Amino acid sequence: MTLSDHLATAHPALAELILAVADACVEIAAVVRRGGADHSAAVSVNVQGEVQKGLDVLADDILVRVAARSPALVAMASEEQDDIIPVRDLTAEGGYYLLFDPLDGSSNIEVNVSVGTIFSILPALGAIPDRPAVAADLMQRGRSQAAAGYVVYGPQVTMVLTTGEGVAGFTLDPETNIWNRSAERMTLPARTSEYAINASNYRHWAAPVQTYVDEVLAGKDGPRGRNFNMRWVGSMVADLHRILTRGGVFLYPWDKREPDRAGRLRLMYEANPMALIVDQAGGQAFDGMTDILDTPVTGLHQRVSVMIGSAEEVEHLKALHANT
Ligand code: P6P
Repeated sequence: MTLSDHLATAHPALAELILAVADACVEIAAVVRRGGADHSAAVSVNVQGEVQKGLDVLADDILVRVAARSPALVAMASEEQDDIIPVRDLTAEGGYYLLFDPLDGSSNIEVNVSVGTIFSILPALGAIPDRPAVAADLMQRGRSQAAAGYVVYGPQVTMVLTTGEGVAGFTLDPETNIWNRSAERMTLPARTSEYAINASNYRHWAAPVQTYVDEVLAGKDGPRGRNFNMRWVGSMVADLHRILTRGGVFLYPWDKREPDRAGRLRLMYEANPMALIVDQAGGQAFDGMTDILDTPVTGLHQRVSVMIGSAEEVEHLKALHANT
């Protein structure tokens, strides 16, 4: 079954937008495959104050150009652009907002580690006919998402997608550029013994996260009663794809180096789409205070603390945070 067939039962305008994003990701995959020093050279600095690699900008350009073909698209927001990108006024049939990180994990480009595209689709509920969209229209909580997905540019190019009725996986056929469904329904094991965190930040974490890591490091002689394994790719999409495939928990928590910053990862186009996918697969996503799907939105590029994956581990992290 192809992606297009899989979307036959979705709202036609939503399906058309998702297929446009999928087309953009085919183009991005081709650019990533070419890689090369010329693309990984720094070319500018984005709204986050981060150095943008050539491929970041190229991927952003591709997504903006191709997604805009979708008649239901009212506006877009990108990690790489300060403001929203109004596309067209709301139509009678309704419309959508598309938010994305065009190339997450781009620091891995020059070392040939998998990178990815993450996207979130929100209903254009706030839009008013004949009034161009404004950023506030897109600042909806994660639970409002109509769809969410990511693409991993790795040994295979894989898309994982939810439209609110479970999570499906697709693999791009490099010969035909067709997305073939490789997993009809992906479910996340509730129990896992594998965690993913950048352990070098230990001294900067809040106590509940330090306690969680102390416990898993103690293994079977400690309070968890079993040994754990650790993985850390340094590319959220690659780590989350492994977790969706075999279970696990991913943490990029708040740390005290920048106490006024909730976390490193962005809510609207990284944490929210991943949280919807994981929730739909039976897992959970927590920001240290609430489920990420309910995290209040205060800004288009706001950051959030992220603890996401197998339900038992996230529940345990919630309990550790509740005891502080
Ligand atoms: P660190 C990539 O830059 C990213 O935003 C995520 O994809 C990834 O999980 C994280 O940062 C890696 O962070 O601190 O290990 O370099």
